Amino acid sequence: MLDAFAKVVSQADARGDYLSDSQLDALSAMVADGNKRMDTVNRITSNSSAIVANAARALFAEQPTLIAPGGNAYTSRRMAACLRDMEIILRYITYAIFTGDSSILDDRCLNGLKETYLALGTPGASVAVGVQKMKEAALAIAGDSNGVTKGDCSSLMSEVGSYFDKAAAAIG
Ligand code: PEB
Repeated sequence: MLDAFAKVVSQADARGDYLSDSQLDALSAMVADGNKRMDTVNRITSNSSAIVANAARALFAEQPTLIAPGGNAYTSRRMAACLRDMEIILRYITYAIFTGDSSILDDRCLNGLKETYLALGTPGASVAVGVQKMKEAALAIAGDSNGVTKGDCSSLMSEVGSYFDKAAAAIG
């Protein structure tokens, strides 16, 4: 498990080299924008239940066979497993946003997840749609400029989006 700092150190060490100017500049920009990152994690974390529930509701509205008898989210046990899975994925994405690095998301959540869904008979493509819906909700909440100091959050928001895309691509 790496964070943005440990990652450049490990890359530099692999080359047997000091940190480069561009690496230092990128990390220093990350530190300067640290409050935006913390606010983003805080907003997504404190709205996680709504993000998960609304995404699941939208997914089931689009793919009603999932909750019809015989569907993959039919019975409250499977519905609970489904909501739990979405919550787990969102939680790992908040870790990736916090650390500025996707390795914790990759190693502890996405690695082998597609194969797990295949073995379970759970449609990974549908989970991926759920993840995309969580992305839309999370970006709307994190990127809401009301009540915060206005600033440029575009690069942070695209980074946030990229973690959701990565999760969706890994299971879709
Ligand atoms: C991954 N999900 C399920 C299982 C596992 C995971 C390991 C099997 C064990 C269990 O049921 O608890 N666990 C989960 C995860 C990590 C982990 C992400 C990462 C660290 O440890 N069903 C649907 C939807 C979708 C869904 C498309 C969006 O119709 C999910 C939610 N996951 C789903 C369902 C099950 C499951 C298990 C329904 C239960 C499958 C079953 O028992 O038939």
